[in-house]
Amino acid sequence: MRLRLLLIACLFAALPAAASAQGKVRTLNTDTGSIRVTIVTDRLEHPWGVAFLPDGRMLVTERPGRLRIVTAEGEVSAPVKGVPKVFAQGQGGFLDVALDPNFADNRLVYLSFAEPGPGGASTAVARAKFENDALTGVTVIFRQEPKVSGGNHFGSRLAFAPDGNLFVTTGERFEFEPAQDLSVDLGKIVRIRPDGKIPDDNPFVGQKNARPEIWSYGHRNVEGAAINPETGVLWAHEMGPRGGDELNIPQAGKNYGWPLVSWGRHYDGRPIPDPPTRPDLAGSIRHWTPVISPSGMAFYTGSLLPAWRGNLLIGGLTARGIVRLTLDGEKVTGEERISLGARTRDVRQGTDGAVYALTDEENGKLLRIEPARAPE
Ligand SMILES: [Ca+2]
Repeated sequence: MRLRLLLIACLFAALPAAASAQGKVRTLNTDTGSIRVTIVTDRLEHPWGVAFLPDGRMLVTERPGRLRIVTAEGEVSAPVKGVPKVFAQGQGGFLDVALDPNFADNRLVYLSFAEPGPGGASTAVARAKFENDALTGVTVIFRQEPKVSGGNHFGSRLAFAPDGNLFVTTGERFEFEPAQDLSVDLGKIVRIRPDGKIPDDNPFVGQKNARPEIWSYGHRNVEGAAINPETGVLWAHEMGPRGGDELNIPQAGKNYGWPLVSWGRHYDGRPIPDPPTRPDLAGSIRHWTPVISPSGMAFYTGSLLPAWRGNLLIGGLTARGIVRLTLDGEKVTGEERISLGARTRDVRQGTDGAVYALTDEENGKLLRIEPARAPE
C-alpha cells in the first residue's frame, strides 16, 4: 500500500517536470554572432503580450482570458484576480498588456482585449491598479464601436507616446470596407489619454461623421506597434491578406489604404489594386509577400546585444521567429530572419536589456535571448 502511494506520488511529481522544457537553452548563429535562447517557461497558454515590472517579474496575458505573473526564473503564478471578461473565440481574448509610464508611482496597467457584448465583440482597453498581485478598479477606457460577430481581426497593441497619449491599434474585424469609414472604429489606430479622454489635437476632432479618437485609418489587422525612440513617433505593422504584410509609420489623419489597395490578394485569389495606383493614400515603408504574419515589435535600445541597437525586431507567426530590420531613419536597410521554431506572438526588450519573445502555442513559451557570450 505504501509502495503504491509512493509510486502514485512519484508519478504526479514527475509528470509536469517531464512535460516541461523550462530552463532549456539553445545557441543560434545569427548575422551578428551567436545568441543564447533560454526557455524561461513553457507553461503559458497562447501568451499574447508581456510587460516588465520594476521588480524584475513580468506580466503576461494568455489569450483564453488570463493574466499571469512570471518570474525571471520561470515561476508562473495562478491567474491574476480581477481581470475583465473576454471574448475568447478565434483570434479574440486577452491581447496586449502595458504599464503606465508612471507605473512606479501609480501602479496602473492597461490591457487590451476582445470584449463580448451586444452584437458580438470588439476590441477594448481596460485600465486597473495592480497591487498585491491583483487588479482593482478595472475601468474600460476604450471600446471599439460597433461590436460585430465573428472572431477575427481584433488587433491589438498598446503604445505610450512620449507626450503621454496612448495609441491603441485595432483590426477591421474581417469586415473590410469599414476600415475606410470614419464613423466606426474598425480598422483604425486610435489615440486617447490614459483615462480614455480624447486629446484635443486628434486629427478628426470636431469633424462631422468622424470619431474623434481616430488617429489613422485604412488598417487591416494591427498586432504590432512601438514608438521609435529616436523620433518619438509611432510605427506599426499590419497583417495583409494573401501577401502584403506592411510596416507603416502611421501619421495623424492619414489613410493606409485597406481594402482599396494592398500588396496582397484576397484569400479567394481575387486581385486587389497595388498601392501605387492610389498615390493619394499613405504607403508602407516595407511589405512582405509571402507573409510573415507580424505580431509584436520592439525597437532595440539595450546594451546587452550591441549589434542590434537601433534595429526593429518584429515577431512573426508564419515566419516562426523574429524578423530583425536594420534602419536608416525611415528606411529599412536590411533584414534577417531569426528562427525560433514556433509562431512568435510578441517580441520585446526587457528591462535587463535581453530580448524576450512569446510563442503562440498551447504550451506557449516565454523566451529570453542574450548573446552566447557577454559583450566585450
Ligand atoms: Ca496599407
